[in-house]
Amino acid sequence: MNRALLSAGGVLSLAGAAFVLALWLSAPDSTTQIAKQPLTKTPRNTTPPPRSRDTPLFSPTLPGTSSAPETHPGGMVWIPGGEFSMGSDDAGESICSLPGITQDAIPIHRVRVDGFWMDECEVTNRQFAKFVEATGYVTVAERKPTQEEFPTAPPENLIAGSTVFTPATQPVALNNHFQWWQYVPGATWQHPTGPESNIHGRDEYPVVQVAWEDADNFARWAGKRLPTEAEWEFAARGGHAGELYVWGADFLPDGTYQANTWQGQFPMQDGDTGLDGFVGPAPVRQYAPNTYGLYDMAGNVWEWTGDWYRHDYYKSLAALQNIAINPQGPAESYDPAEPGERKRVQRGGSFLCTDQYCTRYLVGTRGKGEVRTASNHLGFRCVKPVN
Ligand SMILES: [Ca+2]
Repeated sequence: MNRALLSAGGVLSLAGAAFVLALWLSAPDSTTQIAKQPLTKTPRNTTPPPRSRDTPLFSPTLPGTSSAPETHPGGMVWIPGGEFSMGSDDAGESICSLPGITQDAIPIHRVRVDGFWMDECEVTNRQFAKFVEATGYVTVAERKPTQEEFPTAPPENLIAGSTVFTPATQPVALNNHFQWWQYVPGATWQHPTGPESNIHGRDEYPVVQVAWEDADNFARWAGKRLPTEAEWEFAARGGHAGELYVWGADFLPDGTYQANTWQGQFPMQDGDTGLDGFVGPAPVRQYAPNTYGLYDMAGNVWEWTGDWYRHDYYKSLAALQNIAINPQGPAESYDPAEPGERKRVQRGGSFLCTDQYCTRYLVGTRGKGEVRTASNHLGFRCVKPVN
């Protein structure tokens, strides 16, 4: 972990949360509170432009012809695979008040994926508890950080925990996400926001505070795997081409919320008005599924994918001038904003996403995260290939 990376700035996701951990572990007074910056005026866009499905950047999706296998895994839906246009463009860029939202999601390029089964919902606390009960698995957030991993940290700071969203008490500039993330000792999947919290009565909420290897281990135990980024986006688009959202072109069709995001001033304490029905995470299946029957492919919690993250991966695929067939992601990770971190792709956005910031509920946009960094708005779902 490289502390100098804090000055990189402009990172629009939780990608640098690992730094919060490193900072806390190194802090002599064991405090993680990062000085709040004064509010600076943030340019604000108004109504996003409507997108037509026949925009020339996107070609129609060509669904695969393979039919679903006869054996139907419970809780999963069949995604037929096929050929589609992947990525995002200026229409998405125009929605977020902070520029750069689509820089790593261009150019739009053609991709083909085989058919597969996909969890219809994000993995829930109930499902993750069965995994832990069966295997005795201990998540990354529950393990004490080692001196080898953080050689400069005082031994007394090596305490297990994870990153937690901590709303601001006064308006802050939105160019430094470390202002609203804290490392909280004792934060785990069973205590998502710290030792005082719990998941009692939350069996059907998505599990959070899972690092990439936690999600990967769950998937292997379940006889599944994490989706590739291409599989994830193909599934999220539901057979439609070039839509801004999982559900279509308009954020609020008929005035109805389609996903659990943030309404109101971000990231203020009591700033989320919860007009979509939820402040914080929601149980799964609270909003209409997409065409393929998948719930919460936008908002609620971020989802890990199996791919390493590179900011220029789409450019490298497009340069080949062929359809990318079952792309598996780059061979290794590279994020110029934090070149020392190893990151995997995350997708879908979370209950913290808003058009003031993040906006990653846009179906073609990408997220990323350091592989051992969990948080209380990050979960996952699995896929199951036919063979
Ligand atoms: Ca909400």
